[in-house]
Amino acid sequence: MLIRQGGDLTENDVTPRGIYLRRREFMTGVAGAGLALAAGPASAIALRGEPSRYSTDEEKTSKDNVTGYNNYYEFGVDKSDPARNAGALTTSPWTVKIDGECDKPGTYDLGDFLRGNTLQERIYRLRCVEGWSMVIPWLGVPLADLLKPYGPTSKAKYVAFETLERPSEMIGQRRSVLYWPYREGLRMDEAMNPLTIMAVGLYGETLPNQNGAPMRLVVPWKYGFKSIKSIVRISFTEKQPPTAWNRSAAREYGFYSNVNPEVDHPRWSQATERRIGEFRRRPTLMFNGYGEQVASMYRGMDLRKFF
Ligand SMILES: Nc1nc2c(c(=O)[nH]1)N[C@H]1C(S)=C(S)[C@@H](COP(=O)(O)O)O[C@H]1N2
Ligand SMILES: [Mo]
Repeated sequence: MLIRQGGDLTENDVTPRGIYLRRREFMTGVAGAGLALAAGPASAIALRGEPSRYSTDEEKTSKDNVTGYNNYYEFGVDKSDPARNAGALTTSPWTVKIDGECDKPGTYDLGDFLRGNTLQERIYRLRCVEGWSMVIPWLGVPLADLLKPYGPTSKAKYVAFETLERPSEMIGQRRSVLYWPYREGLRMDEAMNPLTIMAVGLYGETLPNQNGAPMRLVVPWKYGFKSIKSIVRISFTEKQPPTAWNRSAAREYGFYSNVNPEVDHPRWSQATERRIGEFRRRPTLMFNGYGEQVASMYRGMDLRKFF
């Protein structure tokens, strides 16, 4: 997306909702649609992304379910907690630290980080490790396009991600339900796979806070917990990085966490899932149905061992 600095934008360009835009907020150039990161909860701004050939044409999960039934332990452990509590998070200004094995480490403003990329709409299935799934129309940019300009070196074998740690606004972080900050990681080829996106919106608007504003990963062939929210740090590493769920229960949550109906969670089967909004369970698909795009990355690997 082409991102312009805030000066050439007036409130009239973006309100229906009367949002006060700060100077440092950014816009996309996609068909004139504006993307702004405004403080406060009622800050969703209309966005548009180019359609993508990677999108599914399955029926989308209702916006109410996408934004009202969430996992985001920084704001509580119940599915309804994030919608209630995440409004407290200040998402502007927002900086992203890029470090580790790369030529251009530094601390970047979110607008600088996204600049020059075209927003796409990606309608993806998301399969939670707990046994439910959704179909969500994301707006985002391929992660590969975001990362390449920072010049990962030949030593960069993995990419590690970190969520914000700010217990003053993230009330769930006042208790040690997980190791904070939430961390996730991908192997370099997984990070660079064209399916992997950094999402900044959904349903044609900026990301609601409960879905990980201002930007969160979406890795649709892996269990949902790999899709880390509210990212403030991205590190290129030589070694496989530690991840929050693996640290808390290594037997239950592996590093790869590819959706796999044949490898059960120690406490429940992964063979079927319930699409939120539906009653009957449906079979879970290998790699969440994205095998054509991703299976080759795991050729020769024992997916029971590397679960
Ligand atoms: N920082 C952070 N990211 C997170 C989580 C979390 O608790 N904290 N939960 C994960 C889990 S378990 C799922 S299923 C997805 C849910 O994303 P959604 O609420 O946007 O559907 O977010 C993932 N990302
Ligand atoms: Mo999940």
